[in-house]
Amino acid sequence: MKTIYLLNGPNLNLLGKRQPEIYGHETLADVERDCTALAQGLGLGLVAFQSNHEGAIIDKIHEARDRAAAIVINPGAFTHTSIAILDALNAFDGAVIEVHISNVHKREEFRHHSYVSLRAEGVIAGLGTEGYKAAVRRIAQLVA
Ligand code: CA2
Repeated sequence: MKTIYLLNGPNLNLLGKRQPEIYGHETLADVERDCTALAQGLGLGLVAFQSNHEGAIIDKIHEARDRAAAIVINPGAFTHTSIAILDALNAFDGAVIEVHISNVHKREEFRHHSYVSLRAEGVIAGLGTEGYKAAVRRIAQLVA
């Protein structure tokens, strides 16, 4: 069975617990549970991982090289800063979809640029936590 790695970066462990006006009411556990069920229905496995540490996210992307057909990633603020995460994704052969819960283009200028977008097959922003499920559905098409 093909597997998706669902990776979330810094502060996304607080999803549903603070700033619901920006990030909504769903928790990360809700998102991971819904995406796991959706992936299963599409005949895919899903491994979920969140870290506040750049190196831990990079290690997980390296692990995905042997174990995953695709990565769905919300790198959080590392989106806008991390050439190291971009380099790790460039060493991964499968499909990559970048997800942002908020519409980063409607927010501060510093959120408008993404290093990860240089690698991603697709970028989803502003769909709330629904964006993760849209990404899983797109991955199912890409890896079919
Ligand atoms: O919109 C997104 O998904 C972001 O990736 C979220 C990042 C932000 O730095 C990006 O520019 C856009 C921040 C994640 C913070 O997550 C929280 C969730 C709930 C409460 C507090 C923070």
